[in-house]
Amino acid sequence: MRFDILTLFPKMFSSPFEESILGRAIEKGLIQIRIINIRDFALDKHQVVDDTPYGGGQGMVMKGEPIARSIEWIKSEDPSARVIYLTPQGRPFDQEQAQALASRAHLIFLCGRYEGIDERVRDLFVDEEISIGDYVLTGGELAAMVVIDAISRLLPGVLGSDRSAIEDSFFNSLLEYPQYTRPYDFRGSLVPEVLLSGNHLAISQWRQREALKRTWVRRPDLLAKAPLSEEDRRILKEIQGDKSTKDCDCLARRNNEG
Ligand code: 4HQ
Repeated sequence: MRFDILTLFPKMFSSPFEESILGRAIEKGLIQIRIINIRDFALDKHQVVDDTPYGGGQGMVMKGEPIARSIEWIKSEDPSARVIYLTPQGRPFDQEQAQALASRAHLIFLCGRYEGIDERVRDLFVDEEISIGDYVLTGGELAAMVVIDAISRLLPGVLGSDRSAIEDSFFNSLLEYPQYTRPYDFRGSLVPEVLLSGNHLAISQWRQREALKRTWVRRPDLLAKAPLSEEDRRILKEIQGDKSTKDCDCLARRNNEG
């Protein structure tokens, strides 16, 4: 999988892609990331990449020509590359979209700064617009990193080999069950007994119940999309009927008090 990133701030991308899992994925040749400075495609002597907005108003707008030329340069070697612009006006990014993008061979991420890019670049060159959430960043760079990270971990070989099967199917549609590691007694708080029982069936049943409970308490909206079994629905009814459910989730309690 090839990722090209068009940015005015190439240095922002150095360490996030050098560390840990993504760094190893690059070393193994599973992903290739190219950082391209849009400024290198400016035509004038001073390599100007922004200008004031027509109609007035605050801030600066990224000029069309340097962006257009950088995209055309990439497309001249691969016309099939897909151009993604990061913006709060885009489609809200989710796991389903990460999976869809993971099946493509070559993505170009266009990172805007200032008040954004000239609208005509969007019309002529952008295939898809993605938002990573309803808040305003200083630029599209961090958003591009988020999207690339979410896509990369889905590619074969990037995580452990047995992870991919777990990734698809319904495991994605619920929140994760709680995790514990040693010591057994952490400041007086103990690990649930079932996890020490060695009873694999009981453990997986407990985890599924905790995932359902946590999803119901924190993100009930996710349950509408989740492919639940008959057994899941039975457990969910039990959880929903239990008055103590909302108290058992420590963080949900803290969030609601705030
Ligand atoms: N920006 N999701 C403004 C974002 C953003 C987001 C990127 C800030 C584009 C011009 N991008 N620039 N949220 O806030 O993707």
